[in-house]
Amino acid sequence: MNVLLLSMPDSFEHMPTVGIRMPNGALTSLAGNVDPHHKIAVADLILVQRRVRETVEKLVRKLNPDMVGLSVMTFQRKTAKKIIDLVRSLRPGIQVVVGGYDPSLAVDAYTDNSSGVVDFIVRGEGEITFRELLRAHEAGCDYEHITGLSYRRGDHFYHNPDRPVNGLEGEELRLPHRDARVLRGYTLLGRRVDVIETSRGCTFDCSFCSIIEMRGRNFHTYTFDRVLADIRDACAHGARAIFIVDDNITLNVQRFEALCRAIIDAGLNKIDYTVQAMTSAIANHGDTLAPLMRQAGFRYVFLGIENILENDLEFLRASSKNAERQGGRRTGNATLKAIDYLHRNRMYVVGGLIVGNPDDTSESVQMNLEFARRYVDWPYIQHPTPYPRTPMTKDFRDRGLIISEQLEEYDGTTAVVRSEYLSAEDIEFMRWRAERWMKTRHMPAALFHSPLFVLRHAGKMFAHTFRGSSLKSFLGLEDEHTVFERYRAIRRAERAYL
Ligand code: B12
Ligand code: SF4
Repeated sequence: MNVLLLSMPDSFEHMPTVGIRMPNGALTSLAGNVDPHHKIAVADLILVQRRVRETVEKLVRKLNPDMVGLSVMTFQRKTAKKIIDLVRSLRPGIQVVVGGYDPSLAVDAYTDNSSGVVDFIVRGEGEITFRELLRAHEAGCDYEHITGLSYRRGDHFYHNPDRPVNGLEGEELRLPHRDARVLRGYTLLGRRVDVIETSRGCTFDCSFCSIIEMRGRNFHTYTFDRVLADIRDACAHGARAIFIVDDNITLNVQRFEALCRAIIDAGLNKIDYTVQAMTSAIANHGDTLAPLMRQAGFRYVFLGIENILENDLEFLRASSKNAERQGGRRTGNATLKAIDYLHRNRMYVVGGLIVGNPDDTSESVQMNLEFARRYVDWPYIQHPTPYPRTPMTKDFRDRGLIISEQLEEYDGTTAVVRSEYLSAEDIEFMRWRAERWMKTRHMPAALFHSPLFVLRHAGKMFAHTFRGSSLKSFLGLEDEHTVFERYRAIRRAERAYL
């Protein structure tokens, strides 16, 4: 069969496409795990944000797919439906399958016929389900036995039982098939970037995170041989920067340290690695872990700080993953110690913070912003966003604090919930105003590391960070709220990808 797999073009404020365009790891993993006679093409539409319609039309005409698969996050749902309509208008008989977080957690949104009719929904982990779906389709459409699959018969949708999560240790999941990619232009500040996985899952249960509903509380790991083979394959495809997309690699610190050693021993430490980490793991094991990470090539560490105030951490259910411990006892918050370890080992902190929680006041938001200004190298500040089936969504709904049901706004940098004391707009304004200037401070470090790219694109990067601003606003002749409104209008317009 000919299959076209698409990731959505929608991006959010912290992913300016001039500096960051990352591949979607799910699609190449699916492509690597179907039977070899299928012809699979993977297109990350983030690479063609301004040419989505033309690109999809071109690909459908050229590849004649029998099936199209879309990977969808919640804020991309509207775009996904438009793309499905487009594909169906081009090839009416085509089969449409959706997967990823949104179809898995909001199944009902894909089973009605209102727009974009879907034939199959792959819920949860996709590789084996998708492989079996293609087999069943070729063999005459008996889908009943495929766990993790929902399928349409006429106007009715059937939902098979869930598929248990994959243990990963065996040989069942093959490496991603990177040659299936048909678009070019992946970059992390000028370096070709790729994504790899070393593990899946997490045993914490932060209230804002979709992972627990998606796959339960568990942690499974790939063997180091497989991880190193994956890194080598990414390098062979040109990668000079790698984002490790594990949900929580720092759950097993001993394993992470051993992995760093394996990367060093294999000579794969000339690559710039980025990883997500818990503050507690770095703070409690930083003496050994941080130097090893540095030696292995880690450059950016996305720290899930979430919030610096204990009240907010409790609401986010993120206190224990941010706890410093001594002799098994909790002794305080781990954030500053973690940041210190990373800085002393010459790594940069991407500071993940969430502001605009139900009890937030102007002061509590400002305290977090001030913290980011002082301590983090690149702010990644978001607003709590009520994604399907997270515990946080229920809390916000019960308290009547959700002010927007426009899912395309659920991108994390648009405030769609208010607090008891602040409007959503005020919360977003505070974050927006503070964050722009924080981002400029990383420019010298980026210039030193990637001089050619930064010199060539500094203007565009600056323009992206300050979009909405004008000469008048820089001269202080224009009210900041006017600039903010212009920025919001730009974002609104941007969301119409086709
Ligand atoms: C890595 C990651 C990123 C990277 C993206 C790198 C990349 N391009 O892939 C970065 C940091 C840039 C990022 C950004 C964002 N992310 Co993110 N991210 C993740 C993370 C940690 C891992 C995703 C991953 O690659 N997993 C590995 C792959 C193999 O697994 P997978 O994606 O689940 O795919 C499997 C199945 O879902 C399924 N599947 C997926 N697609 C398809 C398609 C088909 C056709 C089929 C059959 C199956 C299928 O099969 C796959 C293989 O088993 C998750 C989860 C988490 N714990 O936080 C969040 C997560 C996906 N991100 C999320 C969000 C919201 C965002 C942001 C909007 C804001 C944010 N919170 O940071 C931005 C938007 C990005 C953008 N486009 O602008 C949410 C999505 C929630 C939702 N309900 O939509 C998650 C779940 C985190 C959360 N908040 O809970 N993210
Ligand atoms: S520690 Fe990270 S991956 Fe685990 S539940 Fe919390 S936010 Fe999700």
